[in-house]
Amino acid sequence: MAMWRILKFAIGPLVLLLAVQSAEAHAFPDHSLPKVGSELASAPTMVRIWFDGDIEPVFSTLIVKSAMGSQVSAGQGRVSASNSTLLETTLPKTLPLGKYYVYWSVIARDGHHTEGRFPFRVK
Ligand SMILES: [Cu+2]
Repeated sequence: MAMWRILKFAIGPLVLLLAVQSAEAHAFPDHSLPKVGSELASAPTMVRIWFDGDIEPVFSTLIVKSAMGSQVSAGQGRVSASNSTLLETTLPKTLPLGKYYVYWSVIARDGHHTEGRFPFRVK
């Protein structure tokens, strides 16, 4: 009886922890700069998205396009060297007024792919 109680308390939380981890291991954006849907008086020079978990540098991309669909950001974007939850890219110094779309695509450490997009506007 005593052994069962010990096992129950030791194993219960462990099983729960594993279940929660596997269900939430996909990476989703936590917050970003510029913020989703934001309207900016001055053009940003970078776009950064912080995720809720580590993402794989080789397969994770961040691309900013104009409303007309032409890419304005540099290359494929990159995972920050100092923060493996931060995806970022640089923008040209003179970004014309208008609406832009940020396209992100990441592979989490569990190998699962997530992607999405959000707009911001420079006015
Ligand atoms: Cu996953």
